[in-house]
Amino acid sequence: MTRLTPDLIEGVPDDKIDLDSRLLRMTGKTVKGIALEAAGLEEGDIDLSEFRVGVVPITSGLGVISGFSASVDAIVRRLGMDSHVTEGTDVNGFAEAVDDGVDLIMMADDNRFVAYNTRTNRHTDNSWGTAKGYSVALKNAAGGLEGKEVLVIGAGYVGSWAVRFLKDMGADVRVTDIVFPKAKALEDAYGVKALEDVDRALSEHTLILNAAPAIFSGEKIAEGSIFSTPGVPHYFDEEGRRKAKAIIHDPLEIGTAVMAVNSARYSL
Ligand code: PYL
Repeated sequence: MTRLTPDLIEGVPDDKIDLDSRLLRMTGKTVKGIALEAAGLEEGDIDLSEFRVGVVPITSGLGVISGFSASVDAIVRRLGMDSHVTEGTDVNGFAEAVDDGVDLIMMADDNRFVAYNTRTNRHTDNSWGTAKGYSVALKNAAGGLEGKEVLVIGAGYVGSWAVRFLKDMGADVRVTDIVFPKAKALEDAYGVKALEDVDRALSEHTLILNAAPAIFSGEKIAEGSIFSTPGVPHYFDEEGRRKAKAIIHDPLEIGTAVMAVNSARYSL
């Protein structure tokens, strides 16, 4: 998982990219709509305003990322939840949130980002949330995935979850990774097709979930491709942007929204 940097998320607290408008154009859904679908919920199944959230800054390892807690706080507020960043960090912040009686605690170290439901003692991981959210976004952008070939690029945490979710959505899932054995392991585990030549796979597919920290030159992209691409760094050259029918990306919001709604669902 690539570590975010302050510049990548500086626009998140104020929603500078107006993500809902972009997603509505490409998928017909807002962030909240995608998060509800990813959590298996319909609008009306849950009242997110009833949920109080504590976001706890974590200083371990490489330390806090400037703007990260503020971004997570803003994302869950946009869902309608009652959220705040704790005064304390780490264990102090966790204890503060528990004493404050919050329903969800959200916190991330260098390796994991979780939404913990204090009522049910269950959590949702950001890799799960990102994979589910971007799979749902791709499905909506493509008008369904039943029987359609979908390429997953990257066999890491997010890609491995995405392979399972997309297969459950009825897609004919192919997976590729620059370390081919990682892709082959998913073929062996989930009965999807591992493809060794990444560039050729990219040029031969138009439904793509990119879960790799990779940048692809437009000349390799098939005309009319739909990219659902949480990977950072994120960049498409002019030819890639012209050839792609849709490029669904944000640095943090969809994954965070899905994990928050999915962990809130545990309380139903
Ligand atoms: C959760 C993000 C999504 C992509 N990469 C992941 C990342 O950057 N993880 C590190 C998060 C560190 C947060 C820091 C803080 O500010 O609390 N410990």
